[in-house]
Amino acid sequence: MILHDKLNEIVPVWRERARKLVKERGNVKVNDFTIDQVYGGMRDVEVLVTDISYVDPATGIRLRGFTIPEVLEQLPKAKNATMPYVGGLYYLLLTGEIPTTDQARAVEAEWQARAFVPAHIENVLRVMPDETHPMTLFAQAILALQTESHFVKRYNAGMKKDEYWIPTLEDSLNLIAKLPALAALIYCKKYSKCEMGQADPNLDWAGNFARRLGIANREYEDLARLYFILHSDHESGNVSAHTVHLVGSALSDVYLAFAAGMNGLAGPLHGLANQECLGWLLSVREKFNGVPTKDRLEQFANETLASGKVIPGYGHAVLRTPDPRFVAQYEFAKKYFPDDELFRLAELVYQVVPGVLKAAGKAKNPWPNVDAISGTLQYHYGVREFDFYTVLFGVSRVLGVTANLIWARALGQPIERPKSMTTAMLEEIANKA
Ligand code: CMX
Repeated sequence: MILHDKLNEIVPVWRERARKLVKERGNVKVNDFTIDQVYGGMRDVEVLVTDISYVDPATGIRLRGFTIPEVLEQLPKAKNATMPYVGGLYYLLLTGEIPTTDQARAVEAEWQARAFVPAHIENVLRVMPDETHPMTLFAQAILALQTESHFVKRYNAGMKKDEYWIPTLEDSLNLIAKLPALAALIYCKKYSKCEMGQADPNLDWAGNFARRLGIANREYEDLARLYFILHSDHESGNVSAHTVHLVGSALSDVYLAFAAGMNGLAGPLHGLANQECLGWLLSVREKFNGVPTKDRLEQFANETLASGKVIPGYGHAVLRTPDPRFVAQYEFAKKYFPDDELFRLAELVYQVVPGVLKAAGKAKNPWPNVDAISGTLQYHYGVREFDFYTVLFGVSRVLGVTANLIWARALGQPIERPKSMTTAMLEEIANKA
């Protein structure tokens, strides 16, 4: 199998590289932490390692060194598609190389062959109350798939440590393959909107997701590809990626680790911000019965801040610039539906809110993040149940976090166990300083 063979070739090289670094340079001092950092969510503390992606505060995410525009331009695309195969992105995340069209298609074929969702998943979802949030259903369904874990079976049979990455790859491919169908199952059941559509063997993973939602529209298929590529990874310190890494470091299998990460993604300061953001935009539209003037929007934004709420979709813990993932989606909307009312409102918010946040003087980054616009695009194509948006984020995030988990196992990374201090100890240090 293509990914197995490729990884089998490069894993030993990377193992040696990591071993050499730790053995020969392991005592080099990397960081002096401040009490502020210890107490303040470990901001800017560089203690995680990943080669899958890197967030440059000034320019944004690079996936295996490639900027978002480079990824969108260089990854292979299907005929009639304007956005790349997501299978090609996964090949890039896992191997560090831009795949050929055949290699991207081979990954897509792997996913297609593994897409079947076992019957018990539907039963698990059916017993949940109607008001259950889609992210809760999503995490439950992922956990219910854990019965399929190859890693658990191999581990219980006494697998060698060097081989851990192999069933982790198997589990990852199976989970990724099933996630679009699983998300569509939740969508169709929760909102009674659609009958689960059958997959089209001629369509790719992302295109088939659109089909399963019942949206037979080429533009939406391209948006699905774009969305899944953009949200796939954002280095390792964000809550969902870090959670998957942490739980996975205990050798919990991919299903357990990913479900845990999805519970973090469901938080309003992280993935749920896309739902909150669209809710905020709709509340503006409702209040002003359309797109307001700049002045009135500025006043409304200030009222939001004064009420102690954040303006969702703006600010970031690392970025200090408009998020290139925002920019890519903004350009998509500008190209396909520049006159859409909600898009015009999102544009106006982009003009007004950075100034409001700068004037308020608290947020370190006044610029839009990925969530500021993603809901606007979904809304345009008819996916208007905005509590579903974080599920879309999750379907995409599986790509980055599983790539990381496979590599963590390939390099034999240990269980994560940082050390705590007491406040009294910190005070003592502060007093002596
Ligand atoms: N609206 C209002 N206040 C904001 C703000 C915003 N959009 N962004 C930051 N601030 C405030 C913070 O709440 C903080 O206030 P306190 O000192 O009173 O706690 C202050 O500015 C400093 O925060 P920061 O250092 O700039 O940002 P953090 O690293 O603490 O938080 C984030 C980052 C994203 C949680 C924050 O900007 C925020 O809450 N944004 C809105 C929610 C959002 O869009 N989240 C999605 C992020 C992308 C993702 O992870 O998926």
